[in-house]
Amino acid sequence: MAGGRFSRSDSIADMMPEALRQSRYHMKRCFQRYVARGSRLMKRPQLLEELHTDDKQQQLDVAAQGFLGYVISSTHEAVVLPPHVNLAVRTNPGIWEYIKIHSADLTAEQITPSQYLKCKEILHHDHEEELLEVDFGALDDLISTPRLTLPSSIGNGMHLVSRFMSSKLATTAGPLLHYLLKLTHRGHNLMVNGTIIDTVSKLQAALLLAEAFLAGLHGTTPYQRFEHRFQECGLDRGWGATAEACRETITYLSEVLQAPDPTNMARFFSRVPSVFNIVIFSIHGYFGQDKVLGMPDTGGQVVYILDQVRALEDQLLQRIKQQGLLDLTPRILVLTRLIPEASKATKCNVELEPIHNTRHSTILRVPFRTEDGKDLPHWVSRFDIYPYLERYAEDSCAKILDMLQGKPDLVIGNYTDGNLVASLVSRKLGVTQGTIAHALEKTKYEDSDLKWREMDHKYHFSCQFTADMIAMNTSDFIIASTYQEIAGSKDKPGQYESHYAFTMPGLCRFATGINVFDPKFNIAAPGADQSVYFPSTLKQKRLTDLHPQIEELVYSKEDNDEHIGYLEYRSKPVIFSMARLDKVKNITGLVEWYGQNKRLRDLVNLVVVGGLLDPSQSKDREEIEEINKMHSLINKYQLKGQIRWIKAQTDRTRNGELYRCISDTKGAFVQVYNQPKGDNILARSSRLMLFIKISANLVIYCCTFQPAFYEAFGLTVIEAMNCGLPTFATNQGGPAEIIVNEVSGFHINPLDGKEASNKIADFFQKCKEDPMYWDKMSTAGLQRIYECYTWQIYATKVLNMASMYGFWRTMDKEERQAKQRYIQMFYNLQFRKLAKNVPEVGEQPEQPAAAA
Ligand code: UDP
Ligand code: LCN
Repeated sequence: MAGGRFSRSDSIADMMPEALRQSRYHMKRCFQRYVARGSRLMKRPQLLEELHTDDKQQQLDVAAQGFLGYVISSTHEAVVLPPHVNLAVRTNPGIWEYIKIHSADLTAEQITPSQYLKCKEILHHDHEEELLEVDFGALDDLISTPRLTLPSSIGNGMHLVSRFMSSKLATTAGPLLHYLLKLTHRGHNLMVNGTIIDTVSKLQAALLLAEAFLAGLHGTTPYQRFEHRFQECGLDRGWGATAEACRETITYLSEVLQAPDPTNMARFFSRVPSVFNIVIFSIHGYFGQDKVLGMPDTGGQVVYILDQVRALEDQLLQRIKQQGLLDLTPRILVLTRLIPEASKATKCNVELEPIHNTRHSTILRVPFRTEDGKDLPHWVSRFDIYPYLERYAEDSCAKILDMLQGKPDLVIGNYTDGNLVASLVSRKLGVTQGTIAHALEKTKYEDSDLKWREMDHKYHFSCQFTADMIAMNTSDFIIASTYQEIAGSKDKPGQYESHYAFTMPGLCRFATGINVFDPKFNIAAPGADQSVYFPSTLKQKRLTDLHPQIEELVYSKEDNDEHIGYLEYRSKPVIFSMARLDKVKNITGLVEWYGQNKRLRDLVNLVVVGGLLDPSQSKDREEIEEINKMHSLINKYQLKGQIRWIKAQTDRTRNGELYRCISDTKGAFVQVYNQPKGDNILARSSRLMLFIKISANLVIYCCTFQPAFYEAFGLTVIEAMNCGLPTFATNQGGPAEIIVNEVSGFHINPLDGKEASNKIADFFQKCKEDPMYWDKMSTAGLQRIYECYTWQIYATKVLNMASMYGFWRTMDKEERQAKQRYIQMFYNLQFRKLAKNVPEVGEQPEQPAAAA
């Protein structure tokens, strides 16, 4: 503690004596109040509330300035076991300290995560001294895995890895030579010829020779012209397509061999031809290109992967061209499950489906097999999928080897099931593994670890969290969409961070699950397909043919099985929202806030897209509840005339144009002349009003609203921003990071509907007063997207990761094996047993929740 201020390096337990001198009286009162109500688990809001219970002003001062306030406001939760209060304190993202405080004498002692978790188990009346305790961190310490130190560096693991590898290579460059000697593609040797070059000094000599020779050539000279000279030096193809490209690659490597530094390491590895074939696992949902959005368990993950594949293929082709290997073709396979009973429209019952707008990428569907070897015909919820995964991994492995005629260079998993299978396949084939979560289920349900037993029959979290732990720890690198996904924010732990230390009483205690300071974490944010989602101002690209359909979808007056409600005054601005209709997306919350806010209702119309309209048509329990709630809210607040509720839309090309039609007034205005069907006097007169308004140069503003209680990333947010729509989105999760509040959009608090709806009303008011405001926000949103959220940036980062981590995994191989064996044992003894407990086939279980 310096000058009475607390810094992150100060241990709270160490600071306690000094702090006691400052305010013994308040601390004692506070801790005695906590223990007065007996044993319990207290969360931060409750801890703060009880801190302020009496002596309000005085206590507030203490809370705001003193040590007690610092500790309590940094405490995530506390286990009260009188006379002790055990605190889990999070002073900064990723930094946890566990402290046991005696409520009477205020002695404080630092305890281990394991000791803290045991207290939680006692509280839960479920403590077993001999409970299986897993500590992945202990193994990482054994193999001296480097760790990031600053919370601000979390998610930038590549940087540390390149520094770490530089320092290792400074001692000996042997591992790099060995790695290069093994580079091949379909039997063709690449870069270094092992029969001529077998030592680092020979490699350095060859590079010198090649560099001298290249100095005499024009930069654009194609590789073929000097290939024979390269071969004489012992250098094979892959250095570059031209003399200039070869010279650059050689310089980067020479620098690395001479005095390794992270910059040249990163540059060199971005040039190495190490990735041609990629396998991506996304198993559970209806994975396809047509009519799948809106199906159970199928959401943004499918959109993400299809766009990701296109971006990766483009990037691979670009690299292959730059490497001078044009005759080699990349291959990307997306492995999902074949669902024999899937509706024909979805193609989910077809084994192979080429991916649109790619040349070398395919969806490969492999069926689930039951224990007796039969193909499982029907869809299985992602929560019940565990018994099938091991057989699936074996079957898909065989198919992959067959389709690629060899091993892939990189395997990427998506979500728990895909990541577990990716771990099994990458272990079996010995290839680099990347992990993507999209959403980690543990954080979605409060205390789902502690209360796993109550939920297990429905959600099988025992399997899911075990599988997550296995996959995260096996994986060579983890791709996150945002910083918050890894390490949350100042006040809230991240999704991965919440797996640092947790216990599932009676099952397993994770003394260290995953550490967010591990350099395997990297941020690569997705984008939105810019051929589909582009600003409304790009007139020449607009899909005007779709306008009559969109006009009908948004503005026709009658209810049908695709839409309900109508917009009486279409000259009003529009708030637009699109999401799956499940609880966490909170579309019903938005409708309720709108219903309750008269000012907002007077100012704007509401258009929402999501779910089915008829509850009897849905199979999803949560969706059914939300559908019923939508109907009752529309009735309760008499919203007809102000709301249009459109059922889930699966045509994303049309969705792109829909965003734009909502966004641009002139586009909507053009429709005025196009719509004779269902015309009536009211409609005509309102269109006339619109015409008059626009003629008088008054613009109709609109915006998108994303009100989710929690959003892991939020593709709809970046889709809307790509179309130039000012966007209001939840401050819980990814959108809080995508949008810079009041600069490129707005944050709203989904727990405070009144404030959120007033914020939006203020926005529309401001747009009325300042005609430039809407344009300003729209442009700032687009700028944010172009700078940070494009698939091109994503693909470059991910292929660099594959290359760099692909090399890293070859270093310290033996040491890493210790951890792999530990994980393998955990898989065999724990996961398999748990997966066996999940019923295999039979009646379709009740569907627990909507998609990831
Ligand atoms: N989507 C759609 N039709 C709908 C609702 C959503 O096409 O009726 C698309 C939406 O455009 C986005 C994806 O589904 O591409 C949803 O992704 P997001 O990340 O917003 O949420 P998720 O559903 O994955 O939780
Ligand atoms: C799952 C979610 O819940 C969304 O927030 C993400 O945007 C989507 O996956 C794609 O990663």
